[in-house]
Amino acid sequence: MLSDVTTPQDLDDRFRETLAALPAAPRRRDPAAPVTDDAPLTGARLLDLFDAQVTSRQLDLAGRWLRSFGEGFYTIGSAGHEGNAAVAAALRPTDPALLHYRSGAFYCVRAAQAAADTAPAETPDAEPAADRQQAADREQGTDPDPATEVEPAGSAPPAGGFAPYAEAARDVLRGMVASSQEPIAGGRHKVFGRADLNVVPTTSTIASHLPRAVGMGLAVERLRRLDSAGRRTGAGVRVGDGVSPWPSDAIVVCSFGDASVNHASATAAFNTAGWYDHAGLRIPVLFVCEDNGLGISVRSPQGWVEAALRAKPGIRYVSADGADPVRTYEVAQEAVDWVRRHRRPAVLHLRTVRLMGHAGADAESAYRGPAELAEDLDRDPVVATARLLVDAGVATGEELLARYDETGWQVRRIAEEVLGEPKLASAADVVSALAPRRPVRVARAVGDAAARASGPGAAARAEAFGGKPPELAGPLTLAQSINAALADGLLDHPQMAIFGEDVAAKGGVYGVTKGLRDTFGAARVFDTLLDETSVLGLGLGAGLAGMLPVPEIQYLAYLHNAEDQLRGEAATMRFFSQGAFRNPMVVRVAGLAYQEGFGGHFHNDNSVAVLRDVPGLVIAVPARPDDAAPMLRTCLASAAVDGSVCVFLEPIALYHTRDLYAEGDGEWLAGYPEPGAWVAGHVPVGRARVYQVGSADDLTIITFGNGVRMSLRAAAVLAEEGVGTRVVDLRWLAPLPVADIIRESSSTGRVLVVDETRRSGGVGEGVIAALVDAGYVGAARRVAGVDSFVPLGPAARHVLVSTEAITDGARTLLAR
Ligand SMILES: Cc1ncc(C[n+]2csc(CCOP(=O)(O)OP(=O)(O)O)c2C)c(N)n1
Repeated sequence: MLSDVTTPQDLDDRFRETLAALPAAPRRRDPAAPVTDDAPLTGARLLDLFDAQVTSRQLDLAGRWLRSFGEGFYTIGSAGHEGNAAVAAALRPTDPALLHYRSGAFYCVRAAQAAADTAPAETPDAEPAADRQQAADREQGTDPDPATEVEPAGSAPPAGGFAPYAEAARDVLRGMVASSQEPIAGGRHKVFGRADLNVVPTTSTIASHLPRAVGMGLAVERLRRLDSAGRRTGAGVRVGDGVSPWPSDAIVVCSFGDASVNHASATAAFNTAGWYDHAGLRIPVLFVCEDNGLGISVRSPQGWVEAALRAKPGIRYVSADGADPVRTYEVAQEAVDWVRRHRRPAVLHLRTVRLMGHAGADAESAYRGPAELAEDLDRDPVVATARLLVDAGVATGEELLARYDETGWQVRRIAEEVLGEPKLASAADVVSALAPRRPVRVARAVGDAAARASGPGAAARAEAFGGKPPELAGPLTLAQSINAALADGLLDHPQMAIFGEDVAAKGGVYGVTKGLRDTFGAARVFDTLLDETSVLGLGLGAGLAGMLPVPEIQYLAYLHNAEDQLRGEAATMRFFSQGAFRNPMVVRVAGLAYQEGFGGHFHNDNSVAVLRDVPGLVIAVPARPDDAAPMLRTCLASAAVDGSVCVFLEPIALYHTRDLYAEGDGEWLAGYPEPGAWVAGHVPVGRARVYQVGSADDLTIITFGNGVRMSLRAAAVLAEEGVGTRVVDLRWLAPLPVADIIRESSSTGRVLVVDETRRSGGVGEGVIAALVDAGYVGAARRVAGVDSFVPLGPAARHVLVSTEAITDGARTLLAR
């Protein structure tokens, strides 16, 4: 009997005792009839759900078993949450789902639904006799009492059992043993996910998938309304070109725990869904809060979750008890239908319990008493389903126990099979799924875009630019060049959308997106609410749905509060899905320092370490207008071709800069290349640009962003002193142009790294490390920003790199 924790043994014993003691119903019920007189589920359907719940339960027990001899690596289970089987049953297998980590039963039902949908259609003759009879009775208004019009007493309940869930069980077990054959993460994570089931893997960061879910909801609706040329069609008319992976009436479902409701990412998602709903936009998302009353050891205060969820503006609230599968199904079905019909968000508050602790190692006794644990056991949802089936006369307790045992055997058999499967065997195996790059295809995509822009798309292009394409507009600034490249991107990528705070009506704080909304319409260039987590979440969802999102983060300093959406969500999706799901995205971020007149840290943030550390992320920093356009084209192509997640970090201080050496010289302006020149001017990811000043033999300056302009000015001063310099503009901070760094450094033997980010954690550390790794033996020095936030006004100069500091640093280096 119970002591102070619920062990797998306790749970199993209790289940057996309870089922064995259930008194058989006086009569058998026809399994094809509603399980109770007004139930929306037949006995057979409920039995199916029971089998899914039992499979999930046996998977939890198997997880503990595998762990006990060191072959299992994951013990967070679904026990107590198996009511979510009924939620899955209310959805379609084509509705994309982002699932809580306690979704074993949901996953089993989803897998079986999908398999049934793809199975050959049954012939009318295959219709069970009982179904045919019942349909005939209904038609004639002679519906008999289902409990009396029955099969002979003692006949077995319908078959089914484990077989429909075997494949799902194998998936889950493969996850537990970190098998490289696991279908979504291939051994990189234990997660519920499979592309053909439309189950999108979620991370272990609670609630971080919710902003993405909202983005997916928005995208599903947008794609219904965009024709293949990217223009809006008549209201609701679907002309789509098959870009969206889901049907046009799909809804998005996302589930999470009760403690997660409080997380900033969750509140952001609820708020964004409500905000759009309030504004009249459609967000077909069903949130499912599985409330077991605990977040590891911390209790949700009594009534808090309901109060919090009911109070979300714009989100319809419904609730059900997960221990009542019939009612759960009924409520879930109503909610699903409502979301599907109205394309509006709703939340299903599903009451659950948590059995066997948070995870295998959790000693619940530290924070829960035996009475409370016993209460949870009394509300075991699988027992509750069994009781309903037995009370209704669909099966006896012994029959259900036999199914439970058979499933248990089958699950362990599969567990034994999969534990011998290969694991990921090398670092190369592990990273193969991270961010594969195919530069030749990217280059070809740029060429194709150029061919379209000068060929079939030429007329539309001329019209979009008002008859004056940017190549005829004379020299452009960095901001103007980005603006023109964005317009070309919108012309070439029908599914591209630009969004963020102030990007549409105002055209961006610095005018970079000016005019784009007017030209391309509010469906493709739109303002969002003021929440960076949601801006990125919309991008994540839109990318997954087949769009090419280009979100803008107004200032680098404000990326940091939303950074998890980039690191935890965007950058991991390919990794944890082996490329089955992708987040093509180009996040434009205005940043870096030297903005005089609008000073202080928050508009002059020079911290990029947090980005450089994200595996697989592409970071572009264009310094000059003639680099910005090709680099943006490359990022868009790379996102489209390889699903790359790109950060396009734009130096604010250079947006409107015109001159380089002297006022009025116009040397920081550049013409915009016509499409015919795009191929020749293509800039691959990870290729630097080199400026040779004087002989270029004495010194190599490696830099980027504002450092390029300052270094070129310093090089001009040094040239007057007879020093020849090569200035290397990295252009890409990730991946670093290592080959270019080494080649250009070796050719002079003296390297000055000019790093406008900080001395600690700054880009310069990476450059120096690349040189050391390559065996560079020459001299090297760094000029970098001080480890400080950037202060207001002229004081900023004390902490930032200056042209003078570069010149001084170069002289010191040359004097060695
Ligand atoms: C952002 C984040 N913080 C902390 C954790 C560690 N953690 C994992 S599960 C969990 C509790 C979640 O509780 P709840 O949302 O109620 O889900 P439950 O486990 O009860 O089903 C915590 C704190 C995490 N995964 N993510």
